[in-house]
Amino acid sequence: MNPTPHFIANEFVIARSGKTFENRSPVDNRLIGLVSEAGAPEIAAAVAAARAALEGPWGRMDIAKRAEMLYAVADEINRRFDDFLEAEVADTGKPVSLASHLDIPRGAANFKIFADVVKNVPSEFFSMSTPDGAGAINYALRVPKGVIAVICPWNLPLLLMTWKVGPALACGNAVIVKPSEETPQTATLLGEVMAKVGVPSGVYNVVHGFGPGSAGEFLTRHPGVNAITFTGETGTGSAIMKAAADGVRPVSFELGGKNAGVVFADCDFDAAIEGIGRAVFANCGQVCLGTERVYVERPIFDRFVTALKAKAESLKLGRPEDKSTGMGPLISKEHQRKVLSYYDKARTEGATIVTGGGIPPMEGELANGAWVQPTIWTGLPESSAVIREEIFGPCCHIAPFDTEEEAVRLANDTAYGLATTVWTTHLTRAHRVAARIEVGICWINSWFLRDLRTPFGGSKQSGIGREGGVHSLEFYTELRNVCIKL
Ligand code: NAD
Ligand code: 6OD
Repeated sequence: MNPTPHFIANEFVIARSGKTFENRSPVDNRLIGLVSEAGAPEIAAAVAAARAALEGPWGRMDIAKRAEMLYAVADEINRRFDDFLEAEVADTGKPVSLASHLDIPRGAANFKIFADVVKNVPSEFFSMSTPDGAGAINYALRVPKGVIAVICPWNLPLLLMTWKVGPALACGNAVIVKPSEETPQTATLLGEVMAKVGVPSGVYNVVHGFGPGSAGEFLTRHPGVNAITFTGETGTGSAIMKAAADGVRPVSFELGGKNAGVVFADCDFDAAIEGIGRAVFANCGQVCLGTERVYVERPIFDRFVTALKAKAESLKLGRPEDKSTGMGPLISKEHQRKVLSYYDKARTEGATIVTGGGIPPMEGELANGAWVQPTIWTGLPESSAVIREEIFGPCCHIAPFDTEEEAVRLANDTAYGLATTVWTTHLTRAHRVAARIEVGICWINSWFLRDLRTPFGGSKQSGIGREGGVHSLEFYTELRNVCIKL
């Protein structure tokens, strides 16, 4: 079995050490393949390739040509749509219906949007007077930061990786991607695309491995890396920030969340059930923007719990390629153990289990997979672990509230601040609540509705910085002021 290789300087390579790790399907725990694990020599080679790219034709390429190349990358992803879909679904076990509508199209779109942004962004200009009367002019150039380390999670592998690689390349940087050890394939496949459309050697590199003591740590500690962009757990962000402190390198972080959904009695009830249902169960609950705490205004509380229960119980668990599958497995047996530990905690803490709470009965080989039941609890105090800690599974706790003030207080009572979804038909209240909930993204009467030009990121422990549209330029470029004395 040939291991999944690294992509360095436009070549697929295996680690010199010969070290590999297993890639197993979350659907049935079958061995999909081995993955080559990068050591310090591969990281050094990737950094050297990226630096060489910046000094070569890539560093001299004008914006129009770069943008054209990124359009070609997007077109080639779309041409090889089925290959990307197959790879993503094999690694994650997510339903084909989801990956074909979300992960792969966004993987392509992330290149086009940032090509457009970079082509169209204006620069600053100031004219000033000087004592001799001749004056001076100032203008700001946007220059790439250099070599960017892109460290990615497993929940939306291609989408979240290209969300960072797209703007980084559009701005003229070179990247070294470290995909999650759970999902190595689509980042590797993207190497084929880059080479095919003529992206110069060393501009896009991929190294596989784990975090501490492996590729992730070697990469973030390498002094040849100029900036680090990371999506993943808050605790990992903290470790990466320590590594970035050496050399005082900038970081952009999209981290964990414990997002609240707030449902007012005046909502469009069916739309709220549909929206909160997606926010809780989509991608088996493994979406950073997902909702694990739902607060519902008391007059509709019982009806809401009954309807969301019915929604959860209507989800069919099954093979990704089965069109009727509504929910896939968790990413791994390890993550299954973590989510089940919270299912146990909820029970011990005295929750009312509205539905789910365990492992579903799965037939044949599927019984070996990382399945959990979609789960709803009520009746827990706000201090309980399942309300305070990010679980990252298909589950939520639902609690009633009586006033708008109380709803806002409950939503904000968390160390995180990524996203919220609010359901109301009261226009003024919608604006009022949106302004008061401490998050980076507040959806009103929707969830995960994305305009890629808007700022995306988290408040509090959910992140540092904003990406999206022109905001990505803040991280992936530096402004250089040029002052000309006339
Ligand atoms: P994780 O933090 O465990 O791993 C993410 C990546 O970091 C992986 O590639 C991993 O190998 C690497 N890594 C781990 N330790 C490292 C270290 N010390 N140095 C360098 N690299 C290291 O996260 P995960 O389990 O892959 O993803 C789930 C988490 O990601 C959840 O907390 C979720 O909320 C968060 N997430 C956030 C967003 C967002 O936009 N805010 C999006 C998706 C996921
Ligand atoms: O839509 C995006 O751009 C984005 N970064 C989504 C993140 C989802 C988290 O799981």
